[in-house]
Amino acid sequence: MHVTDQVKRILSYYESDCPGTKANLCRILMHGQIGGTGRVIILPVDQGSEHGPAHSFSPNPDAYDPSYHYQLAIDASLNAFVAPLGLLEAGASTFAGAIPTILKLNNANALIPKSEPKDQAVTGSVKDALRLGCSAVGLTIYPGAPKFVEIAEEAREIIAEAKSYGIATVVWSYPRDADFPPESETALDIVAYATHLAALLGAHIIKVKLPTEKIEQKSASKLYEGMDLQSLSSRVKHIMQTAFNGRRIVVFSGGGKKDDESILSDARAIREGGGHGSIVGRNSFQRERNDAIKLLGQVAKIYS
Ligand code: FBP
Repeated sequence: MHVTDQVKRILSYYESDCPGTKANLCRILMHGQIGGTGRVIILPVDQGSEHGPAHSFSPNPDAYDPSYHYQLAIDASLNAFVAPLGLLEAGASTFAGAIPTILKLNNANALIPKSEPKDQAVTGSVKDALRLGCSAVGLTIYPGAPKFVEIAEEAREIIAEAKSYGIATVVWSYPRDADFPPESETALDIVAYATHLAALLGAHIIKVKLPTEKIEQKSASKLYEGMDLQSLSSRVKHIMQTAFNGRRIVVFSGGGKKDDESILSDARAIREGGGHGSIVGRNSFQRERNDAIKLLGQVAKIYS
């Protein structure tokens, strides 16, 4: 396989990683219709745990079948497919080698009482990822949560183990349960902080939500004076600064179902701001299959 200069440049940013980890990152970056561009589109399917099966799959009942998601990621020619252990295992032999996979090895669920501090159960291991031929493991951290110290220490252990086996790591960095209102979880300064914390933990790929123009921390307001907060692309640009000035891959999540134009305009802003791409779950599998493939193809064109 010819590895493009864009991908070689990105790989060169990961100065401490072993060849195995770089090869796995390379597999993700080179696969699919935008492979080689330095951008990525990833299909995440952990919403059955995060939100529940009916909330996730009843809008398109074919999506109750794990094979549906593998096939969707393959037919839409995406860079990678992410899921928790049981879902990945359910198609592991049929789809072995057909698309890079990422094992989401910690997961929250909506049945845990809201009164409990927000946390994720570790539901898979780095060894499971190796056994299944995954290119990476994925884990969520909750910056701002009362349990963040334990969460960060757990993440440190998983990331160290993954690196020791040459497996890449993807960190979902979602501020939750913090000392500020839920709408501030996507405030620019908070997403910036969450991005930076994931980079500091050693993540290879960082996944955050698109930031709003809100600045949550009073102490930060002055620091953002003069920045064009209205423009999504300039907010993305700032997030990229906090990811070691663009030296870490950052992908932005799709969120709840929205119309095609919103997804496309988000992708344009991500491209203009220097982000690396999109991780689009519900906006893929809650659409009818052909509509999803068409939309993902349009997103790919923007990133090509
Ligand atoms: P979506 O595109 O469906 O938002 O998926 C991206 C994701 O990170 C999933 O991996 C995760 O289940 C979900 O977002 C969690 O975000 P939220 O709690 O806002 O749905």
